[in-house]
Amino acid sequence: MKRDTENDAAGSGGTPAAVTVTRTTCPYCGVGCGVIARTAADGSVSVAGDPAHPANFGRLCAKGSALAETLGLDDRLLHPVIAGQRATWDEALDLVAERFRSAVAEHGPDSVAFYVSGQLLTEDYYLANKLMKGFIGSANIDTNSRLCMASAVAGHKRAFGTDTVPGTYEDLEIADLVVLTGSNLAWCHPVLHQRLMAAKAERPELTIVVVDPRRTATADAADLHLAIQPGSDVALFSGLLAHLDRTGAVDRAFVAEHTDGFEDALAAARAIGLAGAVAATGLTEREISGFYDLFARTSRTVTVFSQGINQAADGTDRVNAVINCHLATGRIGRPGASPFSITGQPNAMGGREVGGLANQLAAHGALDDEEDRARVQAFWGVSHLPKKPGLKAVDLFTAMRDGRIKALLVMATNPADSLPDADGVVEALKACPFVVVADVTAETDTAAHADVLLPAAAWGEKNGTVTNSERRISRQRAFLEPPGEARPDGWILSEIGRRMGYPGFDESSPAAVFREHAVLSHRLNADRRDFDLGGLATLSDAAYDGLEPVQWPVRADGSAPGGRLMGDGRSYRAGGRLRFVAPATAQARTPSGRFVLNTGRIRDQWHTMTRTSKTPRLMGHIAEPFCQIHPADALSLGIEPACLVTVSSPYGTVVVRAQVTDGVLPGNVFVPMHWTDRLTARGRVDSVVAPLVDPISGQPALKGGRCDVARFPATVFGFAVTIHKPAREGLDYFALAPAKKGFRLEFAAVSGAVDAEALARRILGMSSSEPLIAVADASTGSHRFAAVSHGRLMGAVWIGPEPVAVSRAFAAEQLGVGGPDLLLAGLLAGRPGAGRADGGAVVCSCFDVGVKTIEEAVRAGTCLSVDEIGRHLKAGSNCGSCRPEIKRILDTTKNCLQTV
Ligand SMILES: Nc1nc2c(c(=O)[nH]1)N[C@H]1C(S)=C(S)[C@@H](COP(=O)(O)OP(=O)(O)OC[C@H]3O[C@@H](n4cnc5c(=O)[nH]c(N)nc54)[C@H](O)[C@@H]3O)O[C@H]1N2
Ligand SMILES: Nc1nc2c(c(=O)[nH]1)N[C@H]1C(S)=C(S)[C@@H](COP(=O)(O)OP(=O)(O)OC[C@H]3O[C@@H](n4cnc5c(=O)[nH]c(N)nc54)[C@H](O)[C@@H]3O)O[C@H]1N2
Ligand code: SF4
Ligand SMILES: [Mo]
Repeated sequence: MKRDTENDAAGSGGTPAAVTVTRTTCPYCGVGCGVIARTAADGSVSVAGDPAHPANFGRLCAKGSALAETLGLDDRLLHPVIAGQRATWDEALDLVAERFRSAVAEHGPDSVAFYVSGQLLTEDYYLANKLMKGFIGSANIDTNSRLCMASAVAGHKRAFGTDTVPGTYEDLEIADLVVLTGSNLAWCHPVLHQRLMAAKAERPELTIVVVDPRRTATADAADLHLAIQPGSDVALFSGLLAHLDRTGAVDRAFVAEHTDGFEDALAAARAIGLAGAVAATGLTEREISGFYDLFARTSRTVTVFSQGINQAADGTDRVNAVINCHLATGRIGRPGASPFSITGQPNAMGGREVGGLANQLAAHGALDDEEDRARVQAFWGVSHLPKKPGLKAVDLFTAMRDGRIKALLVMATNPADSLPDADGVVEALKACPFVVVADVTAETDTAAHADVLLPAAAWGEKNGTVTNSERRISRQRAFLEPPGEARPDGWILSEIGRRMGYPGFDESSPAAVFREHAVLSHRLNADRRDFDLGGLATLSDAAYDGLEPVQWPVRADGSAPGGRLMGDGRSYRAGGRLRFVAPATAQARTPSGRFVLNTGRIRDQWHTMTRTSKTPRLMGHIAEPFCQIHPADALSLGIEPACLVTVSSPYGTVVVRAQVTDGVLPGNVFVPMHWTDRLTARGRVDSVVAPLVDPISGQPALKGGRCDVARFPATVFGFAVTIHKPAREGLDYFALAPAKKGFRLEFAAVSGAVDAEALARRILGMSSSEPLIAVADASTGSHRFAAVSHGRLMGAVWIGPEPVAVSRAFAAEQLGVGGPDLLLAGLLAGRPGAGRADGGAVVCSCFDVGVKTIEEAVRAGTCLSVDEIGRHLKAGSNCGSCRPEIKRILDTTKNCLQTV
């Protein structure tokens, strides 16, 4: 039993309160950290890292640590909705079953589709795939993993014959060289990054190289940062392969015994060579040679790759260019030596295991493999498994726009924000006659276009398993009752299956579904692939309940599970050989636009922010969408720091804040993927991204597209803090974020003359007769307003012709404050008065420590290292996600001190 009760001596009033302790798994990234959730008798929840979990050994990052703050119900979808009206589950499910059934009857099975997610639990995912491929008889089920892992999957299959991640997390710790390419590990897989940094602290000779066009927090923490031109990875790693060959670093015996295709790959690599790598990457010959020599001489090398590799029109070739270098040196599946595709979502791997992609079957089976099809058909008792792949995500939404999809179920993903050509996706949703969205959040940009909304149970409310990046299966366990009428995704899918009249959906308990999945994996793969859970096929319900994290394969013969794979050079491909792949020479067409548009993640937000934006702590780090642009480009376009810019393409436009920094290369901009129509006026960056895909994997090029950038002609800028949700109508730009006791709002407008007071009142929701303190500064044309009710601050607004200088953190803290603690004068001045600390933008979200506090401590000489800052200010001493940023602040401040 993984649920225990303990007595909490710290319970209120000294009386011990019963606390339920549940061991579960973090629902965010693919590191898959173990979490201990403690639920007190009053229902309050706290979370901590699980010291016994082999992914994190007790650590959690900022997002994981803040999980308990995201469990609030204010924005939850709590009951089914049909056409905007509350409905019963029976009504909603009958309607869904009927509409899917009639579409299939009228237009055939390929007229319906599921679009699901790497955030589903394995059991739920298994049911979705079984329902669509096994019973509806179409392969039109694709998932957001198409945007995420498809190139890695395709690259693995080309090289290994199977979708196998050969290494384990420990390899990063025991390697002598870790190359991170297209991975911002410090922000996106923070706990794994901490494990890496801890290993480096113990063994400083462990060298870390980051290959990324952008100087990220990960690059800051590395020994060497190769700021390559975007899109030059194939050239970089091809040049490396040629270098390995030239310098005798190739493991000839391994290549001869275990691989095919070396000569072709080498010929292609030689054609590129060092000169080609220099030309493509924009690095100097010396920089590249230094890296190549390091790689050549370090046998314990791990190359970690993520979205900077996968999300490209040549993503699969990039994956194979990396793997080629590991095959050539025999560095695969050996201690401290492997290529390592690191997965993004908590269950990206589980989704691959159940075959959630439109070109997969189930249990790593292939749709076009007769033997696989026969075995799965026999197992499910069906006769008409689709023979051809279904529509991949981008094609699926194109087909929908063309009217070819008559009914769609979207589950646990938000395509109106996360797919390229996102405005086109909205058009597709509008064009689809019947859209069902199962989500935990009532209002999302996708849910806005649903005919039926189904309330899903959220993290902490349902049971199942997830698989992390190192093939480790962990239990997610419920510790809360689903609120309202929310039900688990697996239950929803089984009900739809049942109501469509299909057998095979009667037993929907997670344990039973898991057993079924394990049996199938064994039947399909015992003799053919490494994905085999035969040893878990007969787990009792109780054993499933208590399942400890376990790496696959888990064979039925009782052999030790998991571990490294392919270290012996054997693959499951016919003939048992691994394969080199020469990259295709054809280049994808490049759309026009002056800048390369790079997109990706920030430290404290998760994707479309439906959960992480609920906590002021996580919003305190970066509260607004931004565009990083190089100073030279900014100068040439008249873009000053903190002004607003448009980033546009023929597909769409966003308006975001300019962040002028030499952390991006000239000609490149970076915009985060997170902001949506829920929180911004025009912040959905995927509305700008072209729907170009890798021809092999179908993964869209979400990075490396083109765009233009221009100054946004705002004439009015402002900032507001409000107790009640501020009105945003009529604002040409806004970014809304929660604050501890209300909201904060950045805004701007493009209009000639503006009545500042009327605007402030509109934002605050106040009539013209309600009292409002107003201060105007004629010399700067700026205005400040404060609304005080019953002695407490209800809101404040700053408006001016330039971006307004206000200490955001300080202003937000004053909300709801009354009496002598309300610093009204300081507030109207935009900063605390003398003697009052202004922490500045939050760096450490765990302890709420701002940049100014850190700078001050460095200047005062009290803290001269990251550890000292941790000891004195606590910053960086809990989850550690902010340590690279603290180091940068420390270095910059120290430099300033030295130069004055
Ligand atoms: N905080 C946070 N963590 C997350 C997530 C989140 O939303 N927020 N999401 C999770 C998910 S689903 C995923 S998939 C992972 C993604 O994790 P990552 O892949 O690490 O994250 P990204 O920011 O998408 O992109 C990584 C880097 O690729 C770089 N890049 C862009 N173009 C190129 C190129 O041509 N070559 C190379 N070598 N690099 C390039 C970008 O500059 C960026 O720094 O993160 C997971 N973790
Ligand atoms: N430009 C650009 N675009 C990108 C990327 C990029 O780097 N750049 N990255 C891509 C990648 S790698 C990914 S993974 C995608 C992610 O993109 P999405 O999957 O669209 O993003 P999320 O915000 O994670 O969406 C999850 C949805 O499921 C809901 N949800 C949460 N828990 C549950 C649950 O238990 N059940 C159900 N039914 N719903 C739930 C949430 O409220 C939310 O609406 O974005 C992709 N898009
Ligand atoms: S690294 Fe952070 S987000 Fe990822 S699983 Fe661990 S705690 Fe969750
Ligand atoms: Mo992802």
